[in-house]
Amino acid sequence: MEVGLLKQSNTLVILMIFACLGPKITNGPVNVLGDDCQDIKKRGHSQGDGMYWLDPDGGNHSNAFLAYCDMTSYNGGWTMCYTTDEYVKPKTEVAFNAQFPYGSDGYRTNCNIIPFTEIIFIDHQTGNKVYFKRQTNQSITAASNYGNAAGTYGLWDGLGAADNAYSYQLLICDTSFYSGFFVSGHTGNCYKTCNGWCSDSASPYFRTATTDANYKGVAFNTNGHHPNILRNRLISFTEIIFIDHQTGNKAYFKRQTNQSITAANNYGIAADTYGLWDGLGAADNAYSYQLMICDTSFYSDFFVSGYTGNCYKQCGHWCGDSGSPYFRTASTSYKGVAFNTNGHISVGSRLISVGLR
Ligand SMILES: [Ca+2]
Repeated sequence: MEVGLLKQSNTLVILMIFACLGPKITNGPVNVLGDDCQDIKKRGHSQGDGMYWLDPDGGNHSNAFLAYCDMTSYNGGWTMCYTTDEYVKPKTEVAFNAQFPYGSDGYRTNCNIIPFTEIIFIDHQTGNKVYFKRQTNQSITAASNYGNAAGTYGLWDGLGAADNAYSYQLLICDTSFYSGFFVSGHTGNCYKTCNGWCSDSASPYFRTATTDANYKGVAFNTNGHHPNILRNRLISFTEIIFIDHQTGNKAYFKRQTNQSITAANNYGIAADTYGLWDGLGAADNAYSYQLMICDTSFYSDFFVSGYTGNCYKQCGHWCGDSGSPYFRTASTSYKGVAFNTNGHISVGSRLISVGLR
């Protein structure tokens, strides 16, 4: 599996399960182990959390596709539909792209014809998980239910981190206002529609962003009907790790103040904003370090280097530092990848991963 997600985000992943045992799966051009993750688990083919080939319509495997299966949460069998920190369009964003592994903003797969009676939301920032089970236990698919009023499915029980003071309702939306799976409390005997939220400003919401400027961000177990109070949920971190895949060397850096930051709010900020970082692992402890998070035409990425000459760097200004160890990917004028070597000059390419915690 992927290690070292760069702009790791957070959020909401969704997914469903089901129980139908389809025809026996035979191996085709790819190693298809089942119709969906629940089916794979029921067949005893689970190899733990990870990517699997699914073929929900059975038969010929030429239309099989990759999806992440959570085989451990609440007994596993969850086909994880998407990870996002804001918008998502599950009806049309259906292709897995290896550039966006599960748990990073942009992970997608095709959940449209997977039958389910349960749906899980995972907050990657906190690790909190919550799931909902349809009280009638009758399965539905997303493809057949976009835009239906929540009353169509009746009530759902909230489990895991869900507040059990409520019964819940589900919407599956693909409108210009709201798109995605949406669970919230059932209040005032009012079932919601994709554009009508019953003025519910009390119950816990689980939703991604809407297009309305007042309802941005991602709600996880918090009321999401309030305007302008939600922000995108993103991974906070106080430490950053660089791994050199050629040598296996690893270096990590810990912020001296131990106060966490997120990447999203800190692109382009000068390194003095965060102060000094301690270098550990393979990092040369003769230095204190500094961090930049850049998204400029000159330089884009996480960047750690020594703190020299009382000079904090900026994304386009490297303090003339041609002495300390750099940990960086290429800039537009300084090629290559620096891992524990001075990178104020062009260097060779190296395969590295970067992670946060
Ligand atoms: Ca097929």
